[in-house]
Amino acid sequence: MSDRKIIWQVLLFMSVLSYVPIQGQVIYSITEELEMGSLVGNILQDLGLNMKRLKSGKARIYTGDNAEYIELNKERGVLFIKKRIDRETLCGQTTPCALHFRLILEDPMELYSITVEVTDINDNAPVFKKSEMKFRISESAVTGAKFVLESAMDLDVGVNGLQGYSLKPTDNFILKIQNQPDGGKTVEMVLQKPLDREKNDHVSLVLTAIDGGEPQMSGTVQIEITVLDANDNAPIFTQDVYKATIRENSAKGTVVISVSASDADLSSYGKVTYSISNSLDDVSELFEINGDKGEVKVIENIDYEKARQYQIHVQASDDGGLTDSCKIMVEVIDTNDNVPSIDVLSKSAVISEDIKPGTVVTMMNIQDPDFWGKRSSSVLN
Ligand SMILES: [Ca+2]
Ligand SMILES: [Ca+2]
Ligand SMILES: [Ca+2]
Ligand SMILES: [Ca+2]
Repeated sequence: MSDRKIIWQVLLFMSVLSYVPIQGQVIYSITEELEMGSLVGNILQDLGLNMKRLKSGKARIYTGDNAEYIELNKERGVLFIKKRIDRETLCGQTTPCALHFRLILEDPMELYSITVEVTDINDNAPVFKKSEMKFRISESAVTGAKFVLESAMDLDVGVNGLQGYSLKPTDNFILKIQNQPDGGKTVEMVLQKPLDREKNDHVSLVLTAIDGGEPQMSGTVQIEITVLDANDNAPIFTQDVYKATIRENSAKGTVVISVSASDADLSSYGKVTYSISNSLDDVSELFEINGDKGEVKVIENIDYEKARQYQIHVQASDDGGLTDSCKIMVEVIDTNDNVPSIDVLSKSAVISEDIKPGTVVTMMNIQDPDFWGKRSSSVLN
């Protein structure tokens, strides 16, 4: 038979169908995914027909596009599943989902309408397109900051479709679901408690989407957050006050002490630079500090006789402008670097041989700027 002839026959059949009144109709309801061979309905009984009429009328069903799904068993007068029906493939999100047939009998021609409604079963879990969502969020992000999350899809309909979301753990973020004018929903996570990179530089969350089917099905997506640093920590010295000693006349470049401050932030926000902050005395002319290491050195001659102790004020700063300060108490140790000077204040020019013991013959002043020299000095007679 040529294609053209077939087309003409189909068109003729269709036009005949449209003029033949419907004798009766029956509606069946089945769930999707029934096994091949499962019973859909007994049309013999439900349409009030008998086997004899089915046979004499050469009963057949006209299924149009849905030919592959349902077949008529002429021997038993029943409709059965010819091919498994997936409601999601057949109707997508459209409800209700139904197959429409005609049962056709000849001699005389009769038409019956058969509708098979296909109901949904919960055979699809909500799914996310990606298995992981990544965010980079500054620890300075403020409470209330929102981050849009990917929505899930559930191919089922009604209660078997997507019902809600949950986010765990809830330490920092809560979920916010917003209804869109187009009927869709946006899923956002909202910062509830600020992040702290110094405590956790990475936060992992799980977003779960659930449907309302029985049993309930769910889908998850991992949310990975890299917490970016902010300069929220000042440098902190290991001690408020350091103590050191230095011998006077120490060579220039002699290390007095090393101070140290730590900063919990990253890179430049955590990099500490040291400086001497004395401004009202000569400390900054006598000592210098290595900006990177905190090592304090002598750069000028230290003279015990000029000062026995120094207070060096040191400041530690990070690159974000946060600072801490400490004090170094430097005690100068005396060394014997001075020759005692002897001044004769008065002396007798002539001493007679019968001079009485105990007579003062010379008065002199012995001076020694050194500490030990002073202790041992005395007036000789
Ligand atoms: Ca589902
Ligand atoms: Ca389904
Ligand atoms: Ca810092
Ligand atoms: Ca920080």
